[in-house]
Amino acid sequence: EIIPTSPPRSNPNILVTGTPGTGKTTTAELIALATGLKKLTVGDLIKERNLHDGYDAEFDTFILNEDKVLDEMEDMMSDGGMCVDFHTCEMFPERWFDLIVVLRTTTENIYDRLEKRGYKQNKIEENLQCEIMQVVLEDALESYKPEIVMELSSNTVEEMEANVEKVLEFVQQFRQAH
Ligand code: DAT
Repeated sequence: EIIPTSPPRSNPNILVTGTPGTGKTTTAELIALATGLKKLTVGDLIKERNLHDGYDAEFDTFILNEDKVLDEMEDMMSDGGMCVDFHTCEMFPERWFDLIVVLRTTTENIYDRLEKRGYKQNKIEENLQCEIMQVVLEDALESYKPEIVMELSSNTVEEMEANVEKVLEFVQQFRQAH
């Protein structure tokens, strides 16, 4: 594959990742509002544009078609300025992102938030294990340079606001430097 070199972007691309229920979508929305970056919730894109290979009834989830998702996103990512949220991070090309935010929360919060969302017990259990085992954090550290990975606690609204503030500072510094 030949990857054309693109001009350096003046706005960063940010990925907000973490176990379902850690607060990705809410935080990404607030980051977009605070920074003017464009929010892209990959789960919604997959549903809206049918970027999946059908439905898994057992886990009540769509079967991801990575190639379709990456093809669909490539043009959106090329100019920078995107705040993306998705529950995994290792499928994206490293070159897309300037900052990887990994949200963390307690298992109690995961349980409460996902139960409120109406998730089945097996899906809640899978996600509790994912958070306990730090799966997303370890994937992020394996897939990206550790210095661009920012692990943030997202237990309360106050923490969420502080997280948005930290990301805003990053975006401002990035804009000054580029
Ligand atoms: P995700 O996109 O990671 O699945 P979400 O943004 O949909 O998570 O949040 C799930 C629910 O939890 C939603 O009702 C908002 C709430 N929530 C998320 N982060 C929170 C936080 N830091 N403090 C309090 N509530 C939070």
